[in-house]
Amino acid sequence: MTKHNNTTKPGGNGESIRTGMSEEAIRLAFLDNLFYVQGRFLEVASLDDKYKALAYTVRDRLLHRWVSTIRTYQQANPRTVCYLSAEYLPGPFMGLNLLNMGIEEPTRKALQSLGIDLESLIAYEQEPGLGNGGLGRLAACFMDSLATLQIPATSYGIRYEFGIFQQDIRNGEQVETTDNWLHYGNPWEVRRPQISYDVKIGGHTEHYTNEQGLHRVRWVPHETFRGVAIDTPILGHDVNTVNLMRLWRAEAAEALDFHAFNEGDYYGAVLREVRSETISKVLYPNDAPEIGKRLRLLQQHFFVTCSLQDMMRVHRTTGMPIERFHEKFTVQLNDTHPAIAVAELMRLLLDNHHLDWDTAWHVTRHTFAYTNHTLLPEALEKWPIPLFQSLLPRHLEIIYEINSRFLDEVRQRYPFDPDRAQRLSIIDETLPRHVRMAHLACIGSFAINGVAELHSQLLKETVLRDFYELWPEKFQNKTNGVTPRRFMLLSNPGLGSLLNETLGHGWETDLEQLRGLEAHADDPAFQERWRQVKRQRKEALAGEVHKLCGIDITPTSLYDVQVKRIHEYKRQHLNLLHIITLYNRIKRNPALDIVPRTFIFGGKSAPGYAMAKLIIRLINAVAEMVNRDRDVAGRLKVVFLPNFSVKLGQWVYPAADISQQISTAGKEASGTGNMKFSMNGALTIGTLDGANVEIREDVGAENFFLFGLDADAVSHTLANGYRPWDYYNANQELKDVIDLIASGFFAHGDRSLFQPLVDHLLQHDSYLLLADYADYIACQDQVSAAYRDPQRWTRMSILNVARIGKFSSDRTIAEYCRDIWKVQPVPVKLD
Ligand code: GFP
Repeated sequence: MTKHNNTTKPGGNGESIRTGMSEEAIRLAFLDNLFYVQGRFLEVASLDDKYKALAYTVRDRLLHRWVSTIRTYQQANPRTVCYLSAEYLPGPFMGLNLLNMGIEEPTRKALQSLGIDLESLIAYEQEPGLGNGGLGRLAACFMDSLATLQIPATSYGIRYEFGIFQQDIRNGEQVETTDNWLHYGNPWEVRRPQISYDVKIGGHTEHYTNEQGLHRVRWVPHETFRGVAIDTPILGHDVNTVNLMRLWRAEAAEALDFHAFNEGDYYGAVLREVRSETISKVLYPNDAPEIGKRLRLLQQHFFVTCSLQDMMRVHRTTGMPIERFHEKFTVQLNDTHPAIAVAELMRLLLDNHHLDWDTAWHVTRHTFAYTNHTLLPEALEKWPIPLFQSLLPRHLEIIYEINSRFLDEVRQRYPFDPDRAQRLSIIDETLPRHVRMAHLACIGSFAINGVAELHSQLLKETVLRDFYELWPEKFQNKTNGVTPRRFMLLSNPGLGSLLNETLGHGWETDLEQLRGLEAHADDPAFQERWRQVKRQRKEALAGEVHKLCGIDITPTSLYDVQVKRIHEYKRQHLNLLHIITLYNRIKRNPALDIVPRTFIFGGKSAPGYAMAKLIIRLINAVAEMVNRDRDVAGRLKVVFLPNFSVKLGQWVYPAADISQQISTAGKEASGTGNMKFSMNGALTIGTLDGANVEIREDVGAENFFLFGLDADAVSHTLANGYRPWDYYNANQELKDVIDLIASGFFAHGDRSLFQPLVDHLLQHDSYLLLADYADYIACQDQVSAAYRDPQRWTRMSILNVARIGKFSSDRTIAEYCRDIWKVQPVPVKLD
């Protein structure tokens, strides 16, 4: 057994083993946690034991900073950002925490001295899949930047017991299985049973007059649950600030119904608990609008009311009157999912704090700001009135009142335009009647923003046009960004070292410093090192691909990558049309000289979205045919990486040569994968959509492969009777590709399997693949030509990184702080 008699003794330099940062302190702390928390010694410890012992070692150091942060905030009573989001995709914590705390090296050495490989512990960590895609990952990048910029902030959400489903690929098909991420426990979280709030649902309201003759409302709920806080510390980079991600778990107000139990009804006795826990049980996949509506609305109300009650508790401790709530807190609504907060804050202020309507409305309207993340009409949430009434009767009353006052204003402003009031109303009066959550969010917020220039512009011209005409001053743009700590430093350590060597430290938190790379873009020696870094990440990804899919890919081939949710508007199938085009060219002329390419896909489809699932099926079917075809001779490889996640992304982004950002223009609000690839030196092939437009502006048109219709041309094409057949008939290569799919070639002769996809393309093609096909293929041919010239390619790659500074989430967050939240940094000293 390892000598273990030293654990209570401080490490060198009088350090405590709970907080010390030296190799020795970390080594002792690790053994101490292994022994006292896991009840193990080294020789018998499993990988899980070792992972947890290290996680607790890191967590102790986090908690140290957390306590200092709380103390600082208590003294300074700063204005605080509260981020309300139904989704968070933080990714695994270990690596990032070590990096942000600057103890990666001493930790690696400490473990090495015990015969343990740090990388294996990092690789072991499961990540919380508490989001669908870009929206949840954006929230996580924002947490990282808020802490790094030392902004007091709390991120509120739901601690789903089961995150987004795990995706298996069986016979080429997506199969969903449960994501039991908590099965082995989660060492990063701290449960706070004393921080819990009542959540009422259903029942009815009673209006009465109190002794002072004042009108009051009492909500008599049908049921009451509780939400309990579960906290995760979020550390900034190279600072002591630890902010909080506070997620709510639903529990029964009383776990066991003793009356039922004593009557012998054992099942009934626990039923209540089972039912209440359902609320935070599972994350809803996107694009499944019809299922589980009731539970989804419940989830939204659940986390919103707990979060607002929590803010009010904190607010009480400041001694400020409730009328000044909005001075202490600024609350960001991440999409419409938390929009019920507008009605809930009104309810708390009116019914619990007995403010009059105007005062309550003043506080509410100065508290919230709303971010819209999509123009797709089907994603703008609407709730049927009967459902809303049955779950949240008091909120519906409040919404009616907000709406009636608002519409009076509208009618006064536009006396001769009755349709406008109807269009602006929170209530959609077309039968069956609905509550429009986006309208509630717009009316109840002091600022409204989109997530890229083009998206913000389109919001003003289309879905929120009437609101823009009413309140132009409320509208802003905040172009998304991503954190360079996770997506450069942590994912691409080779690139990190090269940048440190070339530019010195500082770029990690001031990404504009990457501009310094421009001076090296043509330097052959620097170019060679740049290529080595990429080559090394490509080899590493090849290893992962082999492990996950059993496919061998060649690092000298061009890695052409598309990873993101599977959706028709993102057009993974346009990518497929190109692959099949290349395949056909080879079949026609096996001696053809082409640039070898590896096509890598990853992403999940919503379980109920048949067309997206069919696209996954086709990707795998094409992979099967192409990968084994002797004529192809390995010059084309197609890979579908199962179960794409933040963790897998960390392998993929640094290894890519080409990043596919090929959505139909006007459909992708921003995209954030586009930024992660570019930061790692991949070149983009893309449309003028979302943040692509700004990336291209910054990296330079000559360093970006642009193709396709722009957003205006897309709407004109669709408005003028688009006929995909015409494109099919006019382009022989396109015709061959479609015909090959239709022939059953990729389905062992079965013509019916991919028929729905072919039919949709030929008859409707609502995302204009056929219209963009020719230009896309021509552009891909340019990509190949450029790749044949390594100097040119490397220069383009270096310039992409040099000019990507704007797309750090630090810049985005600094803009939110300045233009919307009006908050200042509050530096934290370590106690
Ligand atoms: C959504 C939008 C993206 C946008 C993110 C973050 O993400 O365009 O970049 O939100 O604002 F669609 P997904 O759900 O599509 O991943």
